[in-house]
Amino acid sequence: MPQATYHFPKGFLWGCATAAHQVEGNNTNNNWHRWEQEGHTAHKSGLACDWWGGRWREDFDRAAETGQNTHRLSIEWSRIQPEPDRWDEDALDKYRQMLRGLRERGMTPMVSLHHFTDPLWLYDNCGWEKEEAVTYFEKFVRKSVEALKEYCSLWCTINEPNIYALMGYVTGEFPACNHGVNKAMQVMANMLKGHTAAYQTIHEIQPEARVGFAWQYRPQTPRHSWSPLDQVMTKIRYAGLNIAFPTAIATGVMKSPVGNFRIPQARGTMDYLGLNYYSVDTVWFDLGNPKELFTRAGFADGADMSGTGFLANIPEGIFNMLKWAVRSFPKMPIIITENGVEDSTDKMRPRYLAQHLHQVWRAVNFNWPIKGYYHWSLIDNFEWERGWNQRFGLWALDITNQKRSKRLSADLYAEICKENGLSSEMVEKYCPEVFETLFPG
Ligand code: IFM
Repeated sequence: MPQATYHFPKGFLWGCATAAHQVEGNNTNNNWHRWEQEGHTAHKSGLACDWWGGRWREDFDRAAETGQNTHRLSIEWSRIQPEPDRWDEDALDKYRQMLRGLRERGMTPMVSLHHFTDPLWLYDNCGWEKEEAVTYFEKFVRKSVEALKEYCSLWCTINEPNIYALMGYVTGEFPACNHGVNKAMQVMANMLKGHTAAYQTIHEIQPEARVGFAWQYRPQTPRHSWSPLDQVMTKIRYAGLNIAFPTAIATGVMKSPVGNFRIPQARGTMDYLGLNYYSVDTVWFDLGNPKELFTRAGFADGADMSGTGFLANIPEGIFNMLKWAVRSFPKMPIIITENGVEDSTDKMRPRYLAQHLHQVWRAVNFNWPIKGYYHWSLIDNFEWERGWNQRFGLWALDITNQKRSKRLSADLYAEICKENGLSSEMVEKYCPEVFETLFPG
């Protein structure tokens, strides 16, 4: 059997990503809390992973002990600004403690300033549908960055504006005031303005900061390559979901399937490109789905499906995403801000992890400027409308008693982080079923 190691560049960032509402618990002043109380989610977030109660300490210990040198977390707007004219200094102090906690463990913090949740006072005024949200967000960012700058200089302004807009305003699975593709694009345009304002504000406060956003890029492929309709639908979906927002960073114009938004101030507002990758969509024409502009997305027949059928394991997709990124933004540093799979039994995760990192390594070997990888996620957490049905953690969480148990994938990831590489021995030990694919003899 061949023995080899796929090495990553010196200083590569290895960590996990989490988000406030998904791990903190008792977040009761935001739109997701209300959405849960109204019965739109499979379960309620409840105590989540109890980070607000202090269990972040033990979870950061787990991350540090297993060789991770960074962690991406988000701060909760509704805690820091419970009302438009009130700041909660205690909340900010708790976040300061968390970030200091990461530093003390030798880990670089990356902070997301918006990750899906909005304070109720903003949501009740129809949130990001209105341009006023941009001004409110800018004030929140200013206050938070002033308070946290001692411990953090790597910022992610907004997580997945495309998924926020799609799931809220188009499919209706996330909370939203109104619905429709036009509204979704308006929301994405306002989020782009919010990102731009945040980018400028952060640099004003902290010139050395590195600021970006986290974009979920989903490669799309027509279900029937011979079908002109499937091809057109794929183009429409690709344009709205994947490239409208990032292209505006390059050009100042957000081109969407329902019209163009001129946002010239957005040009160049990115110090790195944050990319979340999970899977590849297969797209087809569906007359019965007018709300998604007659497009429908699923997965290819016979794909290697995850436990709940939420994702297909398609590692080449992450390589194709990186190729798109370097072609669209030559020389721009890239950080993989999320990648992972829901898998309570941990049967797929080891091979998903190894196969995806092998593709990232391939990309690194073209000298593409990939600076880090954040696995989603450190520990099972509240998975939005799907509640606790989907388990993304390297550690399993028993929500009845807050007990954590390590999955085998955590050991594999620890070996990768400590080695700064993926070796044939690791693959043989944790996912021998893909050995021949990753290390052909
Ligand atoms: O849990 C989410 C996260 O909040 C945003 N990106 C995708 C993850 C998995 O669905």
